[in-house]
Amino acid sequence: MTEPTSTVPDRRAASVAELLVHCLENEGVTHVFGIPGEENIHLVEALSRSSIRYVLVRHEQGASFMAETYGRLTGKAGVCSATLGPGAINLLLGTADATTNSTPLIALSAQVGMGRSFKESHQGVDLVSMFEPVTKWSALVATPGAAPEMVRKAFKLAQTERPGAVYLAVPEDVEKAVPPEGAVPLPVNVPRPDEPSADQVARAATILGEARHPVVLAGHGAAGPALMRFAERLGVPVATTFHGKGVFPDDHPLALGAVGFMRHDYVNFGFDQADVVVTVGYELQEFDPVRINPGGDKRIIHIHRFPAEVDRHYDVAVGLQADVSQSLDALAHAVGAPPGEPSTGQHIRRLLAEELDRGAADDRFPLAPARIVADTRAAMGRDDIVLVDTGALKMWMARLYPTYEPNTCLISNGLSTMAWTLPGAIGAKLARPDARILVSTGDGSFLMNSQEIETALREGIAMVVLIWVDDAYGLISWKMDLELGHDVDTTFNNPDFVAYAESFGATGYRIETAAELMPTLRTALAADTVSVIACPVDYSANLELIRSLGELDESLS
Ligand SMILES: Cc1ncc(C[n+]2csc(CCOP(=O)(O)OP(=O)(O)O)c2C)c(N)n1
Ligand SMILES: [Mg+2]
Repeated sequence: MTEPTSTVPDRRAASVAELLVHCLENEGVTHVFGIPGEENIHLVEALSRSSIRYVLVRHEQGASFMAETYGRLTGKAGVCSATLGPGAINLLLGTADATTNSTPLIALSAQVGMGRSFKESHQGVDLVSMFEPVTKWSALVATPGAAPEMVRKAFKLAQTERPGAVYLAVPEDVEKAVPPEGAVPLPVNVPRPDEPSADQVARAATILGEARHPVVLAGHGAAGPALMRFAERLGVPVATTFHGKGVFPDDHPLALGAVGFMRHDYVNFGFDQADVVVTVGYELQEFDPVRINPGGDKRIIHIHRFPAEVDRHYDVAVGLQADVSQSLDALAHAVGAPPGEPSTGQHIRRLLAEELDRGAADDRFPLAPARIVADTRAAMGRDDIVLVDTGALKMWMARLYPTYEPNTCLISNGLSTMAWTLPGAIGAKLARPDARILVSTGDGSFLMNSQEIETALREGIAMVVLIWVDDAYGLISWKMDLELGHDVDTTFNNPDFVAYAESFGATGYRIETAAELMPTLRTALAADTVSVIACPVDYSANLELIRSLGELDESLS
């Protein structure tokens, strides 16, 4: 079922470029992130005359991450734009990241004109084929009249279940062409949420009602308030995935924390005992279900808007494929009384809190990872947003950073790409201007996309970039030390981060004792600029953690 929500502008466009911009306005687009090229100058010029802000960036990869993060926080597709060939290829990484994180994104690029598309031609590569495997739809706007239908379809596909990326290529001669009469944006329809089937709810209620030790595993597709009602009504403890951090507040008596790192991190204790696992908005690409169901013997109730992937360790007893909030409310109502033995996450929460407290009191320099996590938490408000990049630091933040609100601790756990957070912070601030934004990144990831500091400063976007400095690709050293007994080819030299930040006109800070971190974070978070904090970290704690927790699972990242 759908209902129309927008009015359609009836301005006659002078070119397909202008028509495309009308179509984007019609979809509610507020920003387009990109770099122009010779083949899309008409689009960029038309954007400058529209209600949409064109955010000029310093690398198309940055544009793709900005669009992705904007889409993740708003639920509406973020838009990135590039020229043909090399520019478009640079959009690929964030496009793939969006699809693997089930995030809506539209990637637009130019393409060689139709007049030379059939032969070897300067900068011509088959972009549609290149984007095909990492999008829900990848297509060429081959004729001027196709623009309204293709843009509408792109947004519809990107934003409806399961959300993901869409790619459209616009040939340079099509972009310049005059659209046919009557080519105007199409009405936007928003899907209404579906109710779960009564039969599915009844079968799930029987299984849950018979459970002795039920546990909820909540991914990023979980619905906050309904999840809280469900857990409280039935007294079922809730763990989240890394990507789902915050969908259930970590200070709730039923919270178990985030699962996804170790076979036997504290949170796994909750799953070891469970006989029924209710997964809510969980996607298997985040981590292998063998980690929570090694024997394949637990009964699984899958609640999401789309069916589950098939996996030997994810044998779904009942799937509720409907609006997640409605499914949770219906199931809680049908079960009625709390099933099984009363349970809380108290024990696991205490272990996590003790580790964080030990970290907060650890004065070593370079800093203990848990100290950096503890100080970050203390400096940030409940609604402020931290974007956590991929690396050893992600393991520490995902495990230990208490998160209280959805989308306040952002992690890419689909593709687990490096270097998405600094550009992503620009998308985050535009989506949530009221929130303070912190980028938590390794020194390796930082230098991969640090050029976007210039974009942030030019656009007046305040953010704090906290660099965990270990002069290495630390996660890979960690993995090598564990599996090979030593590490090779993972260390590098760093620039002077303070001088580097200041050369952009940003503010730079160098942490030289553990006690400096917290006041520096507070000062930087209060400042209306880009602040870069270089914080040395002592990753010897990585191996200590493994020793104290037990067996390492197959993959760390
Ligand atoms: C684009 C990309 N390249 C390589 C990897 C593999 N990888 C994952 S983490 C990592 C090291 C990250 O180093 P750094 O940013 O310094 O963080 P640290 O692990 O030191 O905390 C690498 C190379 C990846 N996930 N993404
Ligand atoms: Mg590093």
